[in-house]
Amino acid sequence: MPLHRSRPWALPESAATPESLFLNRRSLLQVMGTLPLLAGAGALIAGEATAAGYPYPRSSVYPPERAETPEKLATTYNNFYEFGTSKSVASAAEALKPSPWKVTFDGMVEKPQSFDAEELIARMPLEERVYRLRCVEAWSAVIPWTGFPLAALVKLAQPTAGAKYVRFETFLDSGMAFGQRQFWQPWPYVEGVTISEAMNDLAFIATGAYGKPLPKQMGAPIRLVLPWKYGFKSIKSIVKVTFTDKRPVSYWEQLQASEYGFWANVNPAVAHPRWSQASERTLTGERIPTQLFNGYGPWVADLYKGLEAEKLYM
Ligand SMILES: Nc1nc2c(c(=O)[nH]1)N[C@H]1C(S)=C(S)[C@@H](COP(=O)(O)O)O[C@H]1N2
Ligand SMILES: [Mo]
Repeated sequence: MPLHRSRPWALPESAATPESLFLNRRSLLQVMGTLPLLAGAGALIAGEATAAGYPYPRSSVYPPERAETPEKLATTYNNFYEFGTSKSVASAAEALKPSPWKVTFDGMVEKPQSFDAEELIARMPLEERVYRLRCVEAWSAVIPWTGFPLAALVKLAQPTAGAKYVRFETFLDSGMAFGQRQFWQPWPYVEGVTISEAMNDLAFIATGAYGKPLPKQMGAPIRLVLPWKYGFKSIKSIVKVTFTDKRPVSYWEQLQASEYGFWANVNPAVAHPRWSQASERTLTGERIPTQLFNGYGPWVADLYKGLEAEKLYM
């Protein structure tokens, strides 16, 4: 996540040691693999969703334009502050229990509802979409997500006419997620979008990646993916979706409003107060130019007509 080197919980990217941590999980899975009859039971013990139905058909509506990031890189270089401030959170995120998992829709809706995540996912039209992901820290990846349009979730939630924003909240459980014991941070992680952003077809709820249910470190069992915005908007492990007429204040905006705003659309021409956004480093190590709206302008630029007075790019 955004680096605050002046803060005690901020670590430089170079502190990451993904390989060693990832191998622990790999070797565990290999052991399970040698016990074919128990492999399914092992997944249940680990609290993971079943892979039934995967992989889902891949959509070609949004061309990725770049090669997919190798799965091993995208699953070992993550931001998930609930499990620590380094990029190698995969091992710590094993503590997440994505099943059973309740997701609540409330606020300005016809009637508040709660769903078990697996039942919610089963009602949705699942597909695979390959999206570019641009973190505000200037690293990037290309990830094949499985999931459904956020618009389908909004329709199910039935917001009332006065709702203007959708506010998302991650779980709050400092016993499960040691990062949440950092009491000076504004837990739980919160994010938000306007209703019109939420209804844009590009806005996606991911339930899987790389043709499987989401690994814990990527935000199991359901997370948001907004590929035209900086990565911090794509909130992980959602438990609550609230419809409101007040603009949500995100976790990052609470921490540092001068650096992380509500809109956070990708723009190479608008520097972060502490670094340039002109280019990005892919997880495979190339330096490439950053594109306005992360290259998704044809699908989303219209959302911002008439809002030029707002800080759309921070
Ligand atoms: N709950 C929660 N969601 C989160 C974060 C987080 O720390 N906690 N980090 C965000 C940031 S900064 C980025 S770049 C993306 C990273 O997603 P990935 O690890 O799946 O690549 O998740 C976002 N969602
Ligand atoms: Mo990020």
